[in-house]
Amino acid sequence: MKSVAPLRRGLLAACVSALALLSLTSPAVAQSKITLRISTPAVPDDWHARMWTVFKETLENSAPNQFDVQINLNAALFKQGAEPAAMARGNLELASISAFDIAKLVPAFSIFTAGYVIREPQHQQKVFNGPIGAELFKAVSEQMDVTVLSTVYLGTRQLNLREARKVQTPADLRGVKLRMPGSKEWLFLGNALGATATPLAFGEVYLGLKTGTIDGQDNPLPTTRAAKFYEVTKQLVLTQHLVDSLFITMSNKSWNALTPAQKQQVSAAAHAAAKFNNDSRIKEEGQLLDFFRQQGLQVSTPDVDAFRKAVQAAYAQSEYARAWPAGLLDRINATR
Ligand code: KDO
Repeated sequence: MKSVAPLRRGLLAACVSALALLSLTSPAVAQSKITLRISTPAVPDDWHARMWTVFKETLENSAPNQFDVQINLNAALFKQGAEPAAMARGNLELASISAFDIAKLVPAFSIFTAGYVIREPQHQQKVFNGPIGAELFKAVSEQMDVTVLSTVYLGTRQLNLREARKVQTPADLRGVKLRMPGSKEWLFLGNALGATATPLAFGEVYLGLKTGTIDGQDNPLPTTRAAKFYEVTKQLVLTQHLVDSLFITMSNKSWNALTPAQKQQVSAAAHAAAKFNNDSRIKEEGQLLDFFRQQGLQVSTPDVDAFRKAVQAAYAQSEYARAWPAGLLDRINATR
């Protein structure tokens, strides 16, 4: 009997360590972390995909073991444009949504879907980080049940064509099947540029260009690089028609469940992510034209004023402009 006691003690010790190990890995403990599911159509090598890793790492540093951040790229969790509804239903915690997504529910926001309104990235940050942003983000929270945490510079959208052609003015795009994301707000922009706008999800653009079901697409240069559209196109036309934004948003249900300290940490992580994206993207936009030329693409500069005039006139007469609060356009223009 004497020899059994140490054996029991040994067994007990083994059980205790096994339990300790289990408790570290068991679902019960994992569940005590707050799950933050993120969904984006972005491809892994694009800055607004990589920014989510910055978000995750920043949050894990500032709030260790409190959050389980799950990043889903390539529209693997929700299809492009479905994120706001998923957040409102409580199926998704975070996303980077576009002005076009917001305009569907907050019509005043369509002012940011209009070409040639925001002048450049610094103008964008001033508008959204100042009183205009504060007023509109309040409406977004009330009407969409999501909180905007930070404004992301998606880049300046340029035309990218499958076959090279002379493009000086919108008239030169007549009949060109220009792929746009699938909502009427996006299609309006494509048609305002003079092309025939054709809806297609981002994930199908490469094949569409390769097979010729579309004649072109528009995206910021870093996205045209990251999604490899340059492999299946021959020309870039620097129309600079939209200084595009994304908004890092969180569902109000998840946001309101956070403690004040956690709100601060999540918000700081969103700002760090946006800053990483914005700095990297602005730098890359300044360097990419050489890369595209090396890939054999023709880079042409059209009559940007002619595009600006045509696009602004199309919006001024549109149903969208009727939803813009009086004086908002002037206030945006006056923001320096
Ligand atoms: C696109 O489909 O062209 C677009 O650039 C639209 C943006 O609003 C955004 O959804 C983006 O795609 C995706 O994040 C993929 O880069």
